[in-house]
Amino acid sequence: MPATEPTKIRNIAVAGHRGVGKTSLVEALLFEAGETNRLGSVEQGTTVSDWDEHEQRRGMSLSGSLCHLEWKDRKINLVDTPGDAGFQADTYAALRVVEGVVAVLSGVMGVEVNTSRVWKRADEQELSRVLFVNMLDRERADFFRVLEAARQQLSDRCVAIQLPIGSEHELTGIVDLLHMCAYTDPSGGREGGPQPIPDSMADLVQEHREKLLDAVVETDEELMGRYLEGEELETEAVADALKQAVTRDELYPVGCGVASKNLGTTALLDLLVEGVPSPAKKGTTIEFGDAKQAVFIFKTIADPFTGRISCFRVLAGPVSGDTTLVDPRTHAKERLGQVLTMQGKDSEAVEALGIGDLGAVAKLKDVVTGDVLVDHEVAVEPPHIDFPEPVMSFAVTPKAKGDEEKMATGLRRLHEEDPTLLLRRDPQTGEQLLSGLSQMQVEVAVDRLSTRFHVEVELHPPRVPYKETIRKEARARHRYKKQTGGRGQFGDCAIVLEPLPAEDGELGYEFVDKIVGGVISQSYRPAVDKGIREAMEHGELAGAPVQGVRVLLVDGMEHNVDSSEMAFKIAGSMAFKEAYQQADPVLLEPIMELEVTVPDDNVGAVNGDLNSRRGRLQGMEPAGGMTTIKAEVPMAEILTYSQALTSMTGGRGDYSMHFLRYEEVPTHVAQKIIEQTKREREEAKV
Ligand SMILES: Nc1nc2c(ncn2[C@@H]2O[C@H](COP(=O)(O)OP(=O)(O)OP(=O)(O)O)[C@@H](O)[C@H]2O)c(=O)[nH]1
Ligand SMILES: [Mg+2]
Repeated sequence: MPATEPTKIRNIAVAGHRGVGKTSLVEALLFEAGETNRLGSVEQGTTVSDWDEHEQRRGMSLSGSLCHLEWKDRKINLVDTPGDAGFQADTYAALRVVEGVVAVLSGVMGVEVNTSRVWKRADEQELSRVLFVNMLDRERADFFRVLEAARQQLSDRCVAIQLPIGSEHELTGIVDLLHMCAYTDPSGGREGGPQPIPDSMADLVQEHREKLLDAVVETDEELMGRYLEGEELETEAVADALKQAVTRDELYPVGCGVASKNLGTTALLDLLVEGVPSPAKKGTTIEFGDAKQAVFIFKTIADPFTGRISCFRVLAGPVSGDTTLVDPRTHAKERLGQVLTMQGKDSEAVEALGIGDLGAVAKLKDVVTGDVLVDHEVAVEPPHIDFPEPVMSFAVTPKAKGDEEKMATGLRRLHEEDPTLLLRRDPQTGEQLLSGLSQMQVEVAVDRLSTRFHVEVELHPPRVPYKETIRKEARARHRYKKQTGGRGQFGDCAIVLEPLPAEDGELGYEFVDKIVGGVISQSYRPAVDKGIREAMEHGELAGAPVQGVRVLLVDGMEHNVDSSEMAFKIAGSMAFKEAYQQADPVLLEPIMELEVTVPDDNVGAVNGDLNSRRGRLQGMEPAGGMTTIKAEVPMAEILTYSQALTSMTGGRGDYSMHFLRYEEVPTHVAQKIIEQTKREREEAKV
């Protein structure tokens, strides 16, 4: 099979809020197009795209899934993306390799937090968009209300291209306003062909067909002329103008249906072919220089059995099997044995993939998500996917001693799959910290460590990386002297500590040599500095690193036989400890900037809770039933926020946070931490 022409490809990410039916919709599209013989369901864990056992167990998508189908002589590549906030890495990566997005909305819930987030990303990347209002068979579903919400909250250029026939449990089909026909609910079977529109809907259909035509002709002068003359416009001409408008982001057609019953898929597939641009029309912004062959890796599946699978978009090609490309990041040669098309977990080798197509390759050596591979080394700037920052961390330890290496290897693999999942050692507390976008993401990683890498680990709330600093000047002199028998030890130094103001929010350390007249030789002075640095690693208050200090070495004395670097190091360290006590030392804690989005009804409870966590409210922005609260909260108070937010909002709340700055811990809180550290130190001594 030769490579598909770029004009005949459609690359579509199916995106939207958690649980709106994206996976079910992809399943239905594959079924309607004849790629599968039965309509799988999320409940039964039989869908093509949620193939992973953890996805099936939890009934939700945890990673992006690449599928493809043929419709009207076009190859449609679909990337089913996860809706949960914790698994957005794949969603954002998918948005880098498609021209079009189907934004799926729940017919009951309308525009939800993650829908808006994905929409914003798509805006930034100028992706063409189609909306699909799903779940119209559910109680309280209302297509027109959701259409209005989309016009208010996403764009006033959203326009209905389909209408439901009936509503809730009396929904019997949909109307296609472009082709002026209807489809009846196939109840999970294949959709029959187009039907006449029921007479009872004539007025409503007329109204919305006019709205659609008005919106389309407004984007096309010639068509507008003909329309105003009262000419009947052919479907093809309207479709053509529609596609131009969708390509230029001037219109967002809104379709509808019931994914779990396969209602609305024919009209949606037609719309993807007729209304969404091909890679030939819209193309990519990813650079590949003058390479004749180039691919961009947008996803990595780290399967312990089949090895690594890298999903890519062809930037320049065609690209076939038995090709060697080079990764300019590592300068390594990478051999593509076979090029594959993916259908969920199943792959099929194909001869070649052409420009714009999406596919995969197994067993590349050192390639990571985000790399561009080219046929000859060209200087390319790899595209920036701009993954979200991790918002939470857990300390992670293996249950069995000796499994540390296994745990680290497993987590490295999982990080390859999901770059927002990070393992790092906190240099201050010495703990291994596993950070991610949500508690669920971290918990899924723990499950995967067990099932895939056979290592059991435990999560604990991490230690807070406190720091210490001083508030006033102090001086001390210390003489370290041992001169009994043999060669002695002698070091003597006088130092002054001064508070050092933060620079760009960073507290630092400065050592200033003020020695006059050579009372300490040049060669011993760095030893004093070294001793002080060591003492600063564990402050006297709570064992936290000391920062924000300038040390002046002002005086000292040396002995021409007994002095040594070691002696001066100890003298420096002791002098520091003495001066530190008098320099009014204080404890500092990290303050996080928090953004919480919750349903309006929960704002009071969430604010009250933030208040009890020593949070300071910075602002509130209501938008479409949800309010975004901004606050500054000490990290120590928000280590386990995820559970609290879930229980306050019934799972509808969402948050993100990042480090802002260090601030002094209020005295009463600091006292507790200092006592706690003291107790721990004493226990450790026993
Ligand atoms: N009644 C009804 N249920 C639906 C419809 N579409 C999907 N569902 C059900 O809604 C639930 C969520 O569907 P999914 O397809 O997993 O939704 P998703 O958007 O892929 O979810 P995430 O990947 O977790 O974000 C499943 O139980 C589906 O069977 C629909 O049109 N009507
Ligand atoms: Mg899904």
